[in-house]
Amino acid sequence: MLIFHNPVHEKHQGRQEMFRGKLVPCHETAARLEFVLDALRQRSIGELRTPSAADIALIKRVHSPRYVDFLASAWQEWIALDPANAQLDVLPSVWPVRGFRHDIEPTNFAARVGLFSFDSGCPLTAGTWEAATAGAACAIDAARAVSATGGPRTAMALTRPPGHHAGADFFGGYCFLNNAALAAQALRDAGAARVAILDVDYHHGNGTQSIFYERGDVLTVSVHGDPATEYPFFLGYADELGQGAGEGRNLNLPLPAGTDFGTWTQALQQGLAAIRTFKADAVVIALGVDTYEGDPISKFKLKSGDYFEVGRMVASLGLPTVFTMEGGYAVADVGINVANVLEGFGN
Ligand code: OKP
Ligand code: ZN
Repeated sequence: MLIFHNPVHEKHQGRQEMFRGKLVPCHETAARLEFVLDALRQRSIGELRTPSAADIALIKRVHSPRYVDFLASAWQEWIALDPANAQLDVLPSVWPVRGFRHDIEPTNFAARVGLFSFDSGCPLTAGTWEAATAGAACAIDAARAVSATGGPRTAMALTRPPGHHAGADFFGGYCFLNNAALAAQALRDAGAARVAILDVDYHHGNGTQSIFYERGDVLTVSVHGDPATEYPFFLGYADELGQGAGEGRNLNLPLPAGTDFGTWTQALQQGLAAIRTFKADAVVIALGVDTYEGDPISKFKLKSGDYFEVGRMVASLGLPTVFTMEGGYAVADVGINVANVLEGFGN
């Protein structure tokens, strides 16, 4: 298994996020990824690679060009407003909800930050663009590696910031570029006619779902905390089945807070069955390990040992597989849990 790891991930490090009415230190930290790298090195899992330059043209087919251009220049705009802003992160504070226009792009910077985001828990920093594009490159390279004749059947994009909450034209939930969606599109471009994305992060992959909602060529499946009580709240319900050409090509499997591995496994099996029925040619696993019992912001009860079985179940699909790294905030255990998935998966 090839592991494309993001060598500049630490350039994205938010200072504070809005959480339960207060500014608190960001949960999504650079240390998370370092723990995974350490665990993989210690246990000799996978071959580590660094990514090539990001394919911006591909990123602009998955995300809207105006959103990508905004992300690329946001930090420069922010410090141009006031040089003192260099010591602060950009945090959104105003959004165009129902009844507002989405076809215009205000001149005001704060307004545009709101236009292209959906929550105040996702700081944009000096290094966000560089880190996010290098992460996107990891995902694209991983997809191209498993698509190459004679290449490996499995690759991982080991990166942060994560991606699955980022939509075609918005950031949020610690995510800026949707690495899983980029991997899926790269697999399609490389010849896979049908691609499935299986999202096992604790939180619903709203960005991924929305990107492919009207497409028939990419099946999106997500097992997650019930959005009635869990982030991202406004998407991820069982009655969201896809639309138009995408009808029947989205499957949400929400589970109540407190769900243990036995119940979670039943939902995962349902997701795997849907992927088999779809006859996917390749699969992307949006791998969050915030389903862990020790996770500080999530409420499932998986134990470290359970993650071997998660890997085995995913491997049972027998498909070319790309893993993308999503959430997991019990920092010291993130490495063990990710390594357990990959070890259970094999090769
Ligand atoms: C990202 B991933 C918002 C606070 C909620 C968002 C959680 C994002 C999880 N003000 N935080 O799916 O692990
Ligand atoms: Zn999550």
